[in-house]
Amino acid sequence: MPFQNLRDRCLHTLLTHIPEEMRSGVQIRYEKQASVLLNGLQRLYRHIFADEAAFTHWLEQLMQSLAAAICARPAALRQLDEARSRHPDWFTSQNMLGYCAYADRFAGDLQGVISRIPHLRELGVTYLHLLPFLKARAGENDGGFAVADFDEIAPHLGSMQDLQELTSHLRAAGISLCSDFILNHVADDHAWARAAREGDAHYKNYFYHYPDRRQPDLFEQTLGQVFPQVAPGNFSFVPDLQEWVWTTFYPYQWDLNYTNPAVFADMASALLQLANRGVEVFRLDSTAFLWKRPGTNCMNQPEAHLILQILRSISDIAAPGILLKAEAIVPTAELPAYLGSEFPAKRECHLAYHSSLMAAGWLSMVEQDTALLQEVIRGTPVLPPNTSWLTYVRCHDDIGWNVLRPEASLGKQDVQQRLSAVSRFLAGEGDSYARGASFQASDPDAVHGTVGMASALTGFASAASATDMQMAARRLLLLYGLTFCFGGMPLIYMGDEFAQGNDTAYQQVAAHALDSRWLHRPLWQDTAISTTQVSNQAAQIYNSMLHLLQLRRHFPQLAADQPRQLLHCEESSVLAMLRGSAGAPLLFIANFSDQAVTLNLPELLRSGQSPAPELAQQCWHNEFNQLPADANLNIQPWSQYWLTPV
Ligand code: OTU
Repeated sequence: MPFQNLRDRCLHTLLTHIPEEMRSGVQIRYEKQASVLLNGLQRLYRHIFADEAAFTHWLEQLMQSLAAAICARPAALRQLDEARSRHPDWFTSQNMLGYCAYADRFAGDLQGVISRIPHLRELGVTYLHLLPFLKARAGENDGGFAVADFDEIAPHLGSMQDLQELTSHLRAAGISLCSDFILNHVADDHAWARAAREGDAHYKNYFYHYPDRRQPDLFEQTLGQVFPQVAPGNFSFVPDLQEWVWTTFYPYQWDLNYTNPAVFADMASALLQLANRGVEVFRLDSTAFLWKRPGTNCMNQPEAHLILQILRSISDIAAPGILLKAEAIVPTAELPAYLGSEFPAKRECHLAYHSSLMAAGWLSMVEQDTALLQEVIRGTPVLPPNTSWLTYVRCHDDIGWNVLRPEASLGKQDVQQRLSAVSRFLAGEGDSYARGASFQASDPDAVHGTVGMASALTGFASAASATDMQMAARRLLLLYGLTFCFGGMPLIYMGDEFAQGNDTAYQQVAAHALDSRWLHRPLWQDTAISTTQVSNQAAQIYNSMLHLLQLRRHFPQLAADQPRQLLHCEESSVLAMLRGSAGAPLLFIANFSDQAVTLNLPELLRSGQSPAPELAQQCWHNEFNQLPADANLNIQPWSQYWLTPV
């Protein structure tokens, strides 16, 4: 069938299933997305069907389910769709701020989260990522990342009604709810997996299953391992099936088979259904793993990108106000593709975690040298319009060092040794101030990830004096300062605003004991803000954090779409970065070392490309001081400056 006919036929199906008053809007959106949507689906799935008629029939069913989602979209969300379509860059402003927490650790349950809204507002949060809150597998469930039902809330957190109530409260407070959408796998007790185990051929095809080890062995020659110590290998033998099932993560998380069009269709409608519940941002978990190809590490495959592009076109048609966020923990060079490209125009996710920047920030702190961080920044290209990075210091996972291998290999040191040294330092070896721990690695020589709360890693836990405490505080704020100034949406990890420490209680919880990431998933403690005593360390951090956040909102130069330029500094412990337009930039200077550094400001500016040299003749100021045009800046250990020309 000629493409035009296919396109018209799908449009016809879509429009006949929605009320008349919606048709023109939907048609406009469809026309914009049709070629990505249909060409993409054709490329992925046409060959699966016996003939073209069967494929077209499948497409029509997909259009019907799209139409059903469009009809079910509540009026308030449709209004949001419209408002955001008028300002598609709404999430790139310097006013955007994320916060990330487990609903139960933060507030007991979903209702409890409503009572925390004042705290979020005080920080200026506009986006709340609640870690998985859907019904998860009974027993061990990877902190909810083993989903048993996409349309049910975990009973201990509340009900769908509670979710809808929460999202409307958040919306009223100007906060978008972000939910994980775990699209790579489901729990082994999800209805699809249960049906498969009972021998249902249709559902067996939702997964990758092999009668013997031949295929798995072949694949494993080139596959990595995510949890090598507690979940070695990528395949699990399932006694009910007497077969090997692909399980990239834990054995109870079965990878979905996206070569099967039914999987794609069901997942797309699960996503739209959640969007209609009021979820505004989807954190697409483990996106890198969606497509398997023999002879590769089965990450970042072109088809994985195609799946994301098609999902984007679907959400742009049915729920254009929502955002897709890629969680792909991959090397710097692989990251930008998840945000699509401008030439040729290819839209994918709106947001992506900048995991290299995060890891590089920590590495610079440990090495007291910013060379690698600068390399990562240089390797971060200008993004397509209306996309943004998610910048962060900590999240619920370990800090994975492997993403930095390409940059780490540019130095003189051996990569393995270099990254291991960082990981050991953060685990507290030698005379380190850090009090984190090592996460699993695939063999004794491999590099371990790092777990622990930011405060433990920056030295709060080991501080023996007021000076130690002060240095720890500066390190924590320095790393956060980088995420605030880099350009993207910064994310505060729950508890960091009070420098909350590690939580070793997980060792006593059977379902958590084997996974040391629980070390940095504490219960929220708000005692810190209830005190006004300035001597209270937590209150001090909180106030400093509020101050930086307030400053950030003040500077449009820090918006995600503003240019970024590194300046050359003789002292490699210093990072100097210009942000914003040529006429009125903001200069971020950060000293990643325990030694004070003196810098000549004009010299630093002359090291940049145009227009930095012209700026050398100018006076600069921060919120406290005005600096003369020939200023020498004295930057205290672990300190930062945010300067703008007078
Ligand atoms: C993601 O993680 C989640 O963030 C983890 O919490 C889950 O355990 C995992 O998926 C499975 O759902 O590789 O890009 O600590 O960094 O597993 C996906 C290891 C991932 C995580 C890693 C990560």
